[in-house]
Parts: sequence; C-alpha cells; structure tokens
Amino acid sequence: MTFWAQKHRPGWWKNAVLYQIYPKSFQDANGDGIGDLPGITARLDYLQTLGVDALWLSPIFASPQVDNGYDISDYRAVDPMFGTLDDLRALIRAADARGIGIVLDLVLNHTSDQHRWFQEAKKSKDNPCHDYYIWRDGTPDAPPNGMKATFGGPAWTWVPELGQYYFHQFAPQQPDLNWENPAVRRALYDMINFWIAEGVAGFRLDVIDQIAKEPDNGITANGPRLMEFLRELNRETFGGKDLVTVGEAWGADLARARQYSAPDGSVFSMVFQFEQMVLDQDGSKWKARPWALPELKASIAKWQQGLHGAGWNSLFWNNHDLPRIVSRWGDDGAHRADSAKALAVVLHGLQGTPYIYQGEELGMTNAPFGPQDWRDLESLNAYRELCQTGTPPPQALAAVQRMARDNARTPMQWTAGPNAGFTTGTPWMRVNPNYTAINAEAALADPGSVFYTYQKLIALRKANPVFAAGDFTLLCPGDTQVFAYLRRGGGQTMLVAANLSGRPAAFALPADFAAVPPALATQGAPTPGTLRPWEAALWLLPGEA
Ligand code: TEU
Ligand code: CA
Repeated sequence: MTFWAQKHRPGWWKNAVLYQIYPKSFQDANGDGIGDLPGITARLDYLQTLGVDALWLSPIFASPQVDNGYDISDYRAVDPMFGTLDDLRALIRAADARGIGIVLDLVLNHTSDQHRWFQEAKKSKDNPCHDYYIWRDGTPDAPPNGMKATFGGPAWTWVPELGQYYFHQFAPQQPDLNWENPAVRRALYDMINFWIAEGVAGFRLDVIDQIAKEPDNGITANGPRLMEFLRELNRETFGGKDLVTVGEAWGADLARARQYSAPDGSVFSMVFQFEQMVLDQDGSKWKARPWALPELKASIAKWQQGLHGAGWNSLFWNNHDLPRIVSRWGDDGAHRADSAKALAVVLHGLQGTPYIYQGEELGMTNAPFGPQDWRDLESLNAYRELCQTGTPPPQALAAVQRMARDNARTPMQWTAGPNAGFTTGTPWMRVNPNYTAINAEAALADPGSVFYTYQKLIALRKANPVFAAGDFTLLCPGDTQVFAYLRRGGGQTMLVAANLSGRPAAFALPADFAAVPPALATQGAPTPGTLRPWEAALWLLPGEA
C-alpha cells in the first residue's frame, strides 16, 4: 500500500501526524557535513517506525543560505548541497512506498536577492521584473519610513544606481515580492503547479499572511487584499486536490484562522498560529516574561473550542524557529524524558494535526552554545545588537541562548558515535554534546523511551476517532501544575491529564475513568488522587458520557 493509495483521501490530514525535517541538520549521506535528500531517504524506515504520515521539508531549493534556505534563488531547482531533482523524486517515491507523503516549504513572501527576478529588477526602473518587488524613490539618508526588519536593521535598503529603496521584512538579502503585481502571482502559481505535478503531498507556506502588506503605513501582514490573494492561490494551484496545506501566520487571530482553515477548503487545511508560543516573551523574544500554566491552558482551550467544527488547528511545540520545548517549558535535567513525554501527551490529545519536529521524539534539548557556534543570522544579529545597545554580554548571551533558533538546528542525534551519526565529515553546525546520551539508537533500544511514547500517541490517534472528532472541555483551569481536559466525539470519551511540574500534584480522577486502566501512562499506573512529577496519562471510554 502506498501513501496515495492508502491514505490520500479528502481530509486525510485530519487523522495524520506530520514530521518536520530541517534537511541541513537531519542526515548527511555524502560526508560534506550538510544534511541532504539521500540522507532523508536513508532514514525513511526510522520515520515509518515512528508512524508519521508526511514529512514537511524546510526549503531544499536553490539558495545562497543567508537564512538557511528561506532565501530562495530558484524555486524550481534543488540546491546542489541537498542533491538533485532526481534525489527528490527518489525520496518522494521511496516515501510513498512507505505510505508517507512529502510536503514542501514554499517561501512566497520574498526571494533571495540572488534570484534572477531581483537581479533583473535592480537593473532599471523599467525592467520587466522591476515591479516584482517593492520600491520607493528617495535619498540615501532618508528611507521611506522607520520600519525595522525582523532580523535587525531597517526594512528598506538603498540602491544608488536606481535612486530607490527596496522593502524587505527580513534580511536585506530577502527582498519582499510585490503580490499586487499579477505577473508575480502567475509565476508563483505556475511554480507551485510544477511541484504538484512532481507528486508532493502538500505545502507549508512561509509567513503567508505577510504577502499582503502596506509598507508605507507600517503594515507588514493582513493587508486588505490578503484573503483575495489566498483564495486565488488556492483556486489556481492546490485547491480541490486533497493536498495538505499549512500556512504560517504569526498574525492570525481566531477569526482569521477560521477563514484560513474554512471547512469548504477555500484557503488552507490549517495554519500555524503562535499565540500559545509567545507567552514567555515580553514583546521581544529576547525579553523573558513570567507566566503560569493557566495562561497556556486558556489559550489552548480558546483555540480548541474556537476552531471545533469551524476550522482546524495545527498542534506543535517545536519547529526550526523555536527553542526545544523540553528545555523551554519542560525540564532538561533530571526529569528530561518524563517532561518530554508529558508535553507530548498534552499536545497529541488535542483536536488538530500534530507536528513533530526532528529530534522532539527523542527529547532533544537546547544546546549550550554561543556566537562561535551559532549559524543563524537572527541569533548573531540579536546578540550584537543587545551588546551594542548596552546589555552586558553575559546577559545578552543568556537571552539569546534561551530562545535562539539555533537550538532547533543542531544536527539530529542518531547514535553515540562520532558526530552523533549525522555525518562522517565535519558538521556544518556543532552537534549538541549530549548526543552520547540522547540519540535515536539508544531510544529505539529502550522500550520506555520518549520515542515509544510518540509512537504510541500516533497509533492511538489512528485507532480512536475521538482524537480527530472530539470536542474539548478544559478541567481544573486554575491549577498551576495539572493540564487536564476531556474530549467527547466519534463515539468515545477521552481524558488527558498531565502534571507539567517537577512536584507531585493532586488530581482527582473523575469517577467514570477510575474503573478503566489508562490507554497510555508515562510512568506506569497512576496513583489515585495524585500525579507524580511530569506524569501524564490518557484514558479512553466508549460512548460520549
Ligand atoms: O519565520 C517567520 C518569522 O517571522 C520568524 O522568523 C519569527 O519571526 C522569528 O523566528 C521569531 O524568532 C519564517 C521561517 O519559519 C523562518 O525560518 C524564516 O527565517 C522567516 O520566515 C523568513 O523566511
Ligand atoms: Ca551532504
């Protein structure tokens, strides 16, 4: 059976679990120290053992790698560092044979400044590609406004030959595309249809709510034509083809998310929204904000209830932009594995499509690195700016270490051998030194490992309709240790309870569940009335009591 025969039917992604791969750090097959497509193909058996249904690959297209591939210079070419188009075709075929789809990462908001379009655009104001980007006349010392770019510095860069600035929300090497220009939209749609014809299972769409913007008014997302553009994108490409599509929408609120994931399939399958993932940040990711568990529970409850029957949630703790959850909100010390399992149980019991980020299933942690080891321009720029604006270097280091995207980008830890089995060469980025204890080989050999908790959660989702169909009722909303909730639907009732703290917690099991053993328990049979530190369990009952 294959992905397209076995799983590919309308709404398949509502019962699916997706796995995000950061190709540069997953598996190197040719010894150059950089992860590649043949390396992913070589690890498909591992991913099939885990039980995932599709793999989201961070960009593998031609790129100068200023932003590790999120700066694309040719949308239709596989970057030689990752391999060839034939390597990608081989991966798609080999994954399909295992019932796994391949999801590509589309960066439609901007290109690399090395893209042919931009190289043409900056030649002259009347070049046919000039208006593929956003230009403003000006003088060298007076940008159109004071907008700042996400990675630091101004969002406008001066081109003396043209006497103009161009707009970039990210690095200067990532000029924003002008979606107001129908030629841009047409060229992007044609490219997407090229990849659909190659047999991909879907797309992740980078900062997709930022394609409609008003730079003159400081508006960088959710511009007035956004829904018009997104519905046209759907109609002209993946609409009606049962592909999974997930838009990254940092600016999404519940109302917008309902539009993006409308059950009529007019836009996307779902979006990544980040409300629950910024609770520990005070405006800037480099400034910590104290928070408590009831805030997280309230946010998740809002999104669960807000999209139930009206849209679809994506479920994630991790991705290539976020620090590793076990270090961020778990315990990467004595209770590392237990806290990783508890966080997994809480997430995977929810309604929506879960995403597992590479290494999350091993309980991989943040890395104790500094500027000499970081490879992300965001981290390096932030550290420099913090130091230049008066933050003492030790505090700047701690602030960036806590949230650096590099934490998620250290090589996947496969074995306790050299370079964690990631490469036989010199890795492009240092391996987290804890690979000798935290690696896939050890996890597969340990029935009690985090890996097998993820494998069990994936299997339970596939065997029990309540995961995809059930509603959501939060229990003990004010409890600062326990995250517990009920799901009812699909002819079943499910209870999930987790102690997300390092101290024992009181938890009175509702009577209906006291008579049945848990379907999953991370620390053996729970003791009635209490939950051990970082203990989680999941109960299933027939009927929708
Ligand atoms: O990220 C969107 C984005 O804005 C993030 O960079 C976020 O602001 C930042 O990570 C907060 O720490 C997407 C991609 O996921 C990211 O890797 C790219 O760098 C970015 O877009 C530009 O393409
Ligand atoms: Ca390689």
